[in-house]
Amino acid sequence: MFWQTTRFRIDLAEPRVMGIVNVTPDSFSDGGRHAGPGAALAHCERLVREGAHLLDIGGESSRPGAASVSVDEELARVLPVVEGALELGVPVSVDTVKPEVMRRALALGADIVNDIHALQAPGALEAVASHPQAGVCLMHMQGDPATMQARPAYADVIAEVTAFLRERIAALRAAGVAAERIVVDPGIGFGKSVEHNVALLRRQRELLALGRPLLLGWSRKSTLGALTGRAVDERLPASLAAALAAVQQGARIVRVHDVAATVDALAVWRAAGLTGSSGGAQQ
Ligand code: 9MG
Repeated sequence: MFWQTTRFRIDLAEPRVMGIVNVTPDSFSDGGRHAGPGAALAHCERLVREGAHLLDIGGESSRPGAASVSVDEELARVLPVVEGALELGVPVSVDTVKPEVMRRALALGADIVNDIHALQAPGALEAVASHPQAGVCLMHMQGDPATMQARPAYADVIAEVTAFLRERIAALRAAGVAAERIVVDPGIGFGKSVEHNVALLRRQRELLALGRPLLLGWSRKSTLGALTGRAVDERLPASLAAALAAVQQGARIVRVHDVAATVDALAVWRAAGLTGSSGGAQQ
C-alpha cells in the first residue's frame, strides 16, 4: 500500500515514523523549545538525521484548552519552517485546520495536510482537492480542542470513529481526491477518555475495514500518563510501547516526538519478524 503525496509516493510496506515539529510557544510537550523558524528548522534536520521518514510541522497547539492563533500568526510560524524542511529530502506535512494555511503551504510545495478536523472547515476540502496530488491525513475528534475532554461520550467508540472516517473519505472521494492520497487516524486523546483510547488500541484492527492506511499518534499523550502515573517528560517508554502496539495492530505511520528511539524500537520489532499486517485483507 502507498500514500501518494505531492512529491513522494510513500511505500507503507514498512511502518513509517512521522516526526513532530511544534512551532508553538504553548506546545504541550516541548514547552515551545522549537519556537522560531531557525530553531524549528534545526529540529527538523535533527529528526531527519535520527531517521524520520516524514515531518509534521504545526503552528497551533491542539492540546486541550490551548489558545487558538490567527491565520497570520500561524502562517508566520509555519511557512518559513515548511520552506526550509522541503529541502531535507523527506515528505513534509503541515498540521493545520485552516484552509488558508493549507493553501499557502501547498503552494510552497508541502506534501501532506494533516488536519485534526478532517477537512471539515469551509474551504478546507477544496484546498486539498484542488491540488493535484497532495496527501492528506483525516483525523477523528469529538468536539473541539477547547472543550473536547470535558465529557467525551460514545455508545461504541470504534463504530462511531469508523463511521465518521468513512463519511470523510467518501466526501473527499466525491470531490475527486484519489483514495491513494488519503490516510486516516482515530485521534487518540481528541474527545476521548482513557477507556476510549485503550479501546481504540485494543480494537484498532477494526479500523482497517476503512481500506486506508492508519496513522496513530500516541506520543507522550495523557492516557499514557494515566496508565503509568508518569509526567509528560517521563513518557518515552510508554510512548514506545504504544507505537509498537499500534504498528502491531496495523498502523502504517506513527506520529512521534522521539524519533531516534522509535526508529530503534521498530528495527527490533522488524527483526522479530512481526508484520502488523491485517493478513492481506485491507493493507
Ligand atoms: C496534530 N496532532 C496532535 N495529535 C495528533 C494525532 O494523534 N494525530 C494526528 N494526525 N495529528 C495530531
